[in-house]
Amino acid sequence: MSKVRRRRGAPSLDDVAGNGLINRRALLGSGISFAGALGATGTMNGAAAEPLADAPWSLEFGQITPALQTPSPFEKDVTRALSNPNGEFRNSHARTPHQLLGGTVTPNALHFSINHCGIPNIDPAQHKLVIHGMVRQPLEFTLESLSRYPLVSRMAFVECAGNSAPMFSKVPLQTTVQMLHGLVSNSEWTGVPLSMLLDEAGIDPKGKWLIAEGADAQMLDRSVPVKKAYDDALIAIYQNGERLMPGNGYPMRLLLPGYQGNMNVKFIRRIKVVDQPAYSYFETKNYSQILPGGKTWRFHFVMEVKSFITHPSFGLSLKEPGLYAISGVAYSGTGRIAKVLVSADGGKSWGEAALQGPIHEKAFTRFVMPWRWDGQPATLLSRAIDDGGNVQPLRAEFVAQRGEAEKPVTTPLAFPNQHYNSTTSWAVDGKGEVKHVYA
Ligand SMILES: Nc1nc2c(c(=O)[nH]1)N[C@H]1C(S)=C(S)[C@@H](COP(=O)(O)O)O[C@H]1N2
Ligand SMILES: [Mo]
Repeated sequence: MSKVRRRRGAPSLDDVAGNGLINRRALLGSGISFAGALGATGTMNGAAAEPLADAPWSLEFGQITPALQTPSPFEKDVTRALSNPNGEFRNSHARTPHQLLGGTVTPNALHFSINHCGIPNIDPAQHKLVIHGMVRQPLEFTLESLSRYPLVSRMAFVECAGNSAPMFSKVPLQTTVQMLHGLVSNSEWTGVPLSMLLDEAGIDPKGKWLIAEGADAQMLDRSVPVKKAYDDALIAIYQNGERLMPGNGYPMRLLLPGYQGNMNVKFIRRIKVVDQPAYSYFETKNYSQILPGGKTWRFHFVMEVKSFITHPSFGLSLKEPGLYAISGVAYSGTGRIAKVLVSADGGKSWGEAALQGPIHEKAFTRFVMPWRWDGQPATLLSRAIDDGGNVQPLRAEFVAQRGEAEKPVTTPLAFPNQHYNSTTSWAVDGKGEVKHVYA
């Protein structure tokens, strides 16, 4: 059936689950060949390989090194997808192209961004963050004064509660990972622990909530439990080593690892310590998940365990039968990823994927699963489990508990509901084309 060759001394390619999923141990060895596995054209390992010819770029002096580098012009299609490309007077989103990226770090220019009131042009020399309310000593900080604190760095994803919302559609939308799941990104954030600043201000023990407010024209505000501030909140001032991007909160933002994207208030200008939540617009009307029967939870802060396959996925077709590395990202707002299961037969059987380390809590973990595609139809999906034992729900389980959109969803830009964390399935047909299906 399969023409895939295994070289002598190579690790064994024993199947762990149906439709060609191979034991992840095969990835540890060096003796297996993926793209060259068929000994097909264009590989270097056949006797027919051409002697290496000099390409035009090898024959002339190259471009002089610029001060600020940008990606190769050949990568011009690796861009964010916009929700408001004509610049209408309303909110604007940009989605991360996960199907075109590798590893776990989202490059800053491709980090997703949601701005309900546009991106303010903030002069960092003028911007201030005030901490006040139920404190002993109100305090004021500038970017410069925050920079004098001992800064800490951590990996963290930020995910909009509306990420994956098109998956509430009763019929699967035929669109990319970017359009389905592009409202989550992952970065190394550097900043000052919020607990340090709160301790300096001296919180009244009766102050159980913070109201965090941004400096954009809507002055977006969210209530945050003081406990979360002491767990792991940061006032972030760097993103992957450079100052925050304007669309990600320049010059400073609240980072609440694992909590709803919206609570990660950008352009933060005020933290008021209070004894009860504010019930602001974004924590009551917007970003509330409507449950079957029409009720909603009062608050739903944590982004639950989730994963999706990025390679292959919609728009990335398979050229020929052979060995492939199925890969994707997994994350959980409660902790570390413990395990990712992958199926190639629509969920009938599952194999455990290899996880690329280091595995950080509340951050992306990339998983890889070796797969022998025999040219027959296959349905690929992944399912993540975190170290708290939380399991990503299968679609039928999820829909039973959280419901589906009643009205037809005609565009991936719609937000019929919030907090979708079920599985995503890709059906590969006999030609290697990938479709979005519900398995
Ligand atoms: N001040 C302010 N903070 C904000 C927003 C905003 O519009 N203004 N958008 C929120 C939303 S809805 C999300 S999902 C996250 C997105 O963070 P990012 O734009 O850095 O990806 O920021 C949140 N913080
Ligand atoms: Mo959001």
